[in-house]
Order: sequence, then C-alpha cells, then structure tokens
Amino acid sequence: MRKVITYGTYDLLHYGHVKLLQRARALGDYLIVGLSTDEFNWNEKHKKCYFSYEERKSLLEALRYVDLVIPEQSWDQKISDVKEFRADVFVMGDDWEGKFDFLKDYCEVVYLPRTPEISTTQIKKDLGEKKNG
Ligand code: C2G
Repeated sequence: MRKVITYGTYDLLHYGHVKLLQRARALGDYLIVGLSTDEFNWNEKHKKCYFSYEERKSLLEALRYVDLVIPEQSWDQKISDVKEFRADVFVMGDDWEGKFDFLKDYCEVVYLPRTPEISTTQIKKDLGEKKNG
C-alpha cells in the first residue's frame, strides 16, 4: 500500500483544499493528513481558526480522499511521522515549494500547484465586506 502524507490548517474547508487532498490521494492508496492543532496554529502560524481542531478534523474525516487525520503540533514532527506511518510520499501545495526538501531522505516529496483564486483569508475578507455592506 502506497501511503501519502500531507499537513495543513484546513480552516473554512474550501474547494482549493479538497482539490489538493484529491490530487494527493491520487498519488497513492492511503492519505494521512497532519492537521494543525489550535495551539500550533496560534503559537506557530499566528492563525486564529474559525473552526476548532475537532470540527476541522470531522470535516476532513468526512472526505472520501482522507483515510487518517493526525494532529500537527510541531514543525519538527514530519520526519518521525513519515517513519512512524511509513509514508512513501509527502505532498504540499507549491506555496511551500522547497521548504520540505529535507524529507527527500525519507520519502518522495511532491509540491502540487495551489488552486490560485481561493483562500481562507480571502473568504474571511469577502464575508467581512459583505457584512459591512
Ligand atoms: N491549498 C491549495 N490551494 C488553495 C489553498 C490551499 O492547494 N487555494 C493547499 C496548501 O498549499 C496546503 C493545503 O492546501 O498544501 C492546506 O492549506 P492550509 O490549511 O493553508 O495549510 P498551511 O497553513 O499552509 O499549513 O506543516 C505544514 C503546514 O501545516 C501547512
């Protein structure tokens, strides 16, 4: 079984996220998602999520492309995760191009094109503008 692993916040899940997960899953037979915890998001990415970790986790687990969701609590857990789960492929959107090449010693590393026109930040901005008329 060819296992794929990827990581992210996945807040306000949108079709750009789903397209990434769909393409990542297509690179193997099993997809693991390292989902950033609320603490990791706040402390390391300075992101305040709209949905909690448990809510974001339940949304991902409802997707046919996702087989397992694990917590992402640190920038430094990827090598041990790849080893522990015997991942063959690590996938991220190309906004991270090159940032995780150190994983090439442990698995394949694939950066996939982002879906350009959508982002959680943009959704929040658009909704804020609509609310304020
Ligand atoms: N993504 C995408 N297209 C978008 C938005 C996001 O392909 N329009 C991809 C990102 O490239 C990433 C994944 O969807 O691979 C999740 O995006 P985020 O939730 O924004 O993840 P991020 O905050 O970049 O966290 O250790 C890695 C980090 O946890 C990644």
